[in-house]
Amino acid sequence: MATVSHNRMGNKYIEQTVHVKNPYLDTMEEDILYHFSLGTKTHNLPDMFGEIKFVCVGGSATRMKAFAQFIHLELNLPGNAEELEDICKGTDRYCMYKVGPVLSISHGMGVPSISIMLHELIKLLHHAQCCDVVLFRLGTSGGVGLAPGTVVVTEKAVDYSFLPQFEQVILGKVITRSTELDEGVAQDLLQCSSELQNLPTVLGNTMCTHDFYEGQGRQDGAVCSFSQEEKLEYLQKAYEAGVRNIEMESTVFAAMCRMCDLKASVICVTLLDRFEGDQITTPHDVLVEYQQRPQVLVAHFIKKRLGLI
Ligand code: R2B
Ligand code: URA
Repeated sequence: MATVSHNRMGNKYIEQTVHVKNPYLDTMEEDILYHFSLGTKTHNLPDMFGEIKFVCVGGSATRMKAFAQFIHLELNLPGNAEELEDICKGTDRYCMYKVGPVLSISHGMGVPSISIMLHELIKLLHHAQCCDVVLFRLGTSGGVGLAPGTVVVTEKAVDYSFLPQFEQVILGKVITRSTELDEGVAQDLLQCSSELQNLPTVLGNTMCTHDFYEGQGRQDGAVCSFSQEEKLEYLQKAYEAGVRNIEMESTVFAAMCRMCDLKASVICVTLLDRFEGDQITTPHDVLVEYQQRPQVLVAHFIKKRLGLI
């Protein structure tokens, strides 16, 4: 939803507030964000979160804590980065850290896990009256025809048939939603990557699957019902459709942000090239460095937007 506001110079500008698409929400006396262990009656959400402008989400709780500590140092904020408190400490479903205007949250693995987190996150941003918020998913992925360690900024989040859509079953019916992401943010991220060393970055389509093994055409799961030729044929088709990486959350992330007028971007590093194999054999220290790459890129973007560089 757009609201006309005035900046410090008295000039008019359009403020983009967070638009929940649920007519029932405002009729509720209290909203309990169960999986965050937060609520509208128990917490002052505008006080706690009103200043948030950037929300970074990622699968692992450890990685999102490390990101919070990293962005704390990058933004040169007062206090000890080592002492950041998990806002969701009342639950072990997700972790959440607030660092100035940045919120860092974990979402677990797969569409169902991130989707629950996103419902509660978007409601939280709405209740907190946040505006002009940009969301980023920082993740890992399997590359399709790319050198391991390449960062993919998602152009289109696509499903198993390479279409930019997310299918949700609601009341027994399949509802299809568009997964368009913000082009401007993606282009700005690419520009940021060109200003950084050692950050090979491409724009490409990201395929979202509901499984890491058979769903991503892996032959190393407990079950496999297809041949090596069939697998390579599927990966080749994906490549020809512009797919450059495969992960497990991008379509629902894109669809929900779009429905709620939130600018969003997906930035995932590739851990391997799926044309070369299925198992992730890269040494641990190399994987740790790869996983920092989306964080370094997004930190640079945030610092630029805040006018710090
Ligand atoms: C990337 O990595 C996880 C699977 O290993 C999954 O959450 C994803 O999207
Ligand atoms: N995450 C995925 O979903 N797939 C991969 O191949 C690697 C990380």
